[in-house]
Amino acid sequence: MSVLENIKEKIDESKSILMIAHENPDGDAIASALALYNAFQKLEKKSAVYIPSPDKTYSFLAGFDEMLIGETAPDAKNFDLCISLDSSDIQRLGICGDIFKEIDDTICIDHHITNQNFADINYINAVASSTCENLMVVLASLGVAVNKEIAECLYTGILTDTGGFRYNITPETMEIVATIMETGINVSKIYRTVFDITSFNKVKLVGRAIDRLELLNDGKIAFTYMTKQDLEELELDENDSDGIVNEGRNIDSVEVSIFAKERDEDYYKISMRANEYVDVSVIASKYAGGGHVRAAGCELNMTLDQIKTTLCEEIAKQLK
Ligand SMILES: [Mn+2]
Repeated sequence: MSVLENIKEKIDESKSILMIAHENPDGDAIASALALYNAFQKLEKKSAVYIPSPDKTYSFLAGFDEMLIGETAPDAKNFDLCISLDSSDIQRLGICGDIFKEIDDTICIDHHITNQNFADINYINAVASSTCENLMVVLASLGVAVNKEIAECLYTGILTDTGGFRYNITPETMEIVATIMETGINVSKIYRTVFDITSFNKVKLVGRAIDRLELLNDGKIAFTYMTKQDLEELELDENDSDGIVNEGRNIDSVEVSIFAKERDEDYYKISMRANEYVDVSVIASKYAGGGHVRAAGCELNMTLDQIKTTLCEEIAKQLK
């Protein structure tokens, strides 16, 4: 049996399915979980999505308000199948990792090249732009026709993971997008909601990061950071810093942009973005992180100066 047939069989047999995604879930993580939720509604199959702290940017997606949220995970006994979306490994599931281990049957649907095949059945296609792109194939094999609710989810996941169709796209991606658009969804409105609409305090946070921006290694590396204090003062959370790493990346001389987010004293979550040739996933993997060739991240227990030195040394090995 093929992986897709295995997935269909497990889903057909299941009485109650739980969808989860990686911690600090991005658009693809939330939208892929909700796309499946909406598909299961169509199939009249009992399911739920558990996302501890979802980003409200995506509250326009159908099913968002029905999601189980909060730090307390739902009771594993209520589910016989758990589907992990957009997560490369169990650690990346954060607190959702515990419930994943407790549920009998597990499926993983993902597009990270660093995926560890940690579920009973794993559908991983790293050529795909996003988990949502992979879901098109899964939904077709489940016999689910894409309706407007599902289409909005899939479009959102593909849109966010490609940075607005700027990277990770293949002709296949655009064919899938064309099919999704046939449902008549308002793509301009989704784009504006996801990328453009912001708040005064978020703009202020971007300003602080730009203020601290410095160029290293002959201007080929851009480095900046934010502190926990920034988030407290501006009443924001870590999700609100999404995209700031691109400020450094957009500078003409830069190949790699680094953005360090303080989680604790001398403990930072690192985002790295490359423009043309540096493979940042290799560097992230070295520090127990992961991601994609031009977009990866990890966590470092170091001071800001140590982070700069360490990462610049690693990146320099690849710089032309
Ligand atoms: Mn993704």
